Amino acid sequence: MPPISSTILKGTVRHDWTRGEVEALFDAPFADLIFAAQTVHRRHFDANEVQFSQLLSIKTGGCPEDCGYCNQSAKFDTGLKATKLMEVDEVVASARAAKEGGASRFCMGAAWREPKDRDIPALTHMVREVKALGLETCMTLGMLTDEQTAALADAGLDYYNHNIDTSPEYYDKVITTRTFQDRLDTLERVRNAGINVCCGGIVGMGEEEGDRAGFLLALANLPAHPESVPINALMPTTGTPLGRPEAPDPLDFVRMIAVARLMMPQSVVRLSAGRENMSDETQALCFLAGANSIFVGDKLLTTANPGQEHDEGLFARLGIKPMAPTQRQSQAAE
Ligand code: SAM
Ligand code: DTB
Ligand code: SF4
Repeated sequence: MPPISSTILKGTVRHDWTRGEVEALFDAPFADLIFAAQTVHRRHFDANEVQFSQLLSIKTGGCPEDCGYCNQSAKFDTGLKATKLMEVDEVVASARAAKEGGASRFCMGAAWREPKDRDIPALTHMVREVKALGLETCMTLGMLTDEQTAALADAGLDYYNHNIDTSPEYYDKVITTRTFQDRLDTLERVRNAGINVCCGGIVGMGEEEGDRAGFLLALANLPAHPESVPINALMPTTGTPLGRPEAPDPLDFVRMIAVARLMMPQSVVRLSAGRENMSDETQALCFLAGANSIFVGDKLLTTANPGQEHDEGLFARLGIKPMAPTQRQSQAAE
């Protein structure tokens, strides 16, 4: 009797996952788990296609939140220089370069607890100008009010990134300046405004396997699966409380990708931060486990990412092709 049930192998979208089921997936033999993840992946996606997004930090550092993993918090001395919100023209120039480098989505991130209302006109201007280049747009700005969400939706923002980061149980070991429920509230606003949801978390913050299960359980049992699920490996920075944790076993990271793929079969799962510290072989296993999106370019928000040359070499070796936005839209979750 195979440990992964035929029901799971069907790749049906469900929102009633139990902790026991998820723990059984984490405990499954590696080959069974990867086979199941690849089977489900192929039901919904072309297994040789990966979506390429590029990040830009439009407002860096000086953030009032205390997220223990983040070098942009003003509460920790990380040596990062804080900047004010970038000018629209500079953002558009960076988006143009990202498109030339092969990105299909441009993700603009700000080190804020929440945007100020006075920043919304500049932000909506950025969305309109970046879309006009033929790129999908994504923003990650912290918590939003109903009015701010409506303004971003009206400007045509395609995705909003807002991570739950970890399990509800581990959350306050990592962040104390906002609650897990605050995150869920913003996610609900974004979903109700018709913006695609990008929501995931971080592996390698000293959490137990049970927290990884609790994190995926919280995500997959949301009323709708996020269209995009970023799984980040912690980029450790000296000066943050999580500056030097023990790096997770690469195979445990692959496991995390595979379980995310099985639990959210129609979502695009992003092998997100952390590729800089991963071997090509670990990344290849992540793609085999169902990851089908990455950040491209030599920088994430503030930390390093493998550059275009390295990635092009890897994708040539693996036969990976860029995913076309239209095809992805037609396969969007639910
Ligand atoms: N300030 C906004 C917020 O926190 O929602 C938006 C920007 S914040 C940098 C976006 C996400 O990046 C965080 O939720 C976290 O999951 C991820 N992140 C931040 N620092 C990271 C790090 N050092 N390693 C991995 N992921 C990180
Ligand atoms: C996400 O889940 N990962 C991205 C994006 N959403 C905004 C951010 C990763 C940041 C890694 C640390 C840095 O470069 O500053
Ligand atoms: Fe601020 Fe976002 Fe960093 Fe938290 S993750 S400290 S909210 S920039």
